[in-house]
Amino acid sequence: MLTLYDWNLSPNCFKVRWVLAELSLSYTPVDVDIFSGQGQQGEFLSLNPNGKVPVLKDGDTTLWESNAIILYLARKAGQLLPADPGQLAMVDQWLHWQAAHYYQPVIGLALEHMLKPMFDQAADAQAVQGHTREFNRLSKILDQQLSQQNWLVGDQLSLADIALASTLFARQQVGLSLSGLPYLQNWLERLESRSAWQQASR
Ligand SMILES: N[C@@H](CCC(=O)N[C@@H](CS)C(=O)NCC(=O)O)C(=O)O
Repeated sequence: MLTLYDWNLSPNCFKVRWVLAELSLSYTPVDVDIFSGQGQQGEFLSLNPNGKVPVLKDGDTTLWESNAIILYLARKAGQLLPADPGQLAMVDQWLHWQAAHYYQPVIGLALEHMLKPMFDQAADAQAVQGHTREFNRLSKILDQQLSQQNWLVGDQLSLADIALASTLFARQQVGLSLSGLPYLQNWLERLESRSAWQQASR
C-alpha cells in the first residue's frame, strides 16, 4: 500500500502524482498543510527531517526527495526509464539539472508571486528580475534540446520529461512566461494533454 504525503500546488508533489498516474498505481494521499506548520511537527518530521513534501511510504520504505521517489517507482515498475545505459545516464543528468538548477528560479518566483501575497507582503522587484532572467536562460537550454527531438531523452516519454515539465506546473500562479520558447511550449502542450497529467492535477 502506497501513501503519498502531498500538497496540491507543489510541483514536486505533482511530479510524484503524475508518475503514480502514468504507472496506474493507486495510493492514499495525505494532505500536509505546509503553511500551518504541519510539516514542521514531530509526526511529519519523523517521516522527513527536512519537513518538506512529497514523502512516499511503501510498506517499510519511507522516501523523500521527489526525484528519488519517482526513480524508485519507475525502477520497481520497469517503466519510464530507457534500457540503454547512455540514455539512462541522460535521464539522471536531467533529473539532477532539474533539482539543482531549473527548480531554483521557479521556487524563487513562487515565493515572490504566490507566497508573499498570501502573507500580505510585496514582491521584491529585484529578486523577480533575477529569477526571471535565470528562468529564461535555463528554459532556452530546454527549448534548444526540444528543437531536435520530441522527448528529452530518446524517442519516448521518460522521467526526464516528467521531472522537467512538472517544474512548470502551476506556472500561471507562479508567473512563468514561456513566450519565445516554441519547442518547449509544444512539448508541454503534448504532456498536458496526457490523461495522467490531468489525473495528477487535482
Ligand atoms: N528537493 C525537494 C524539494 C521539496 C520541497 O521544497 N517541498 C516544498 C513544497 S514544493 C515544501 O514542502 N515546503 C515546505 C517548507 O519548506 O516548509 C524535492 O524535490 O522533493
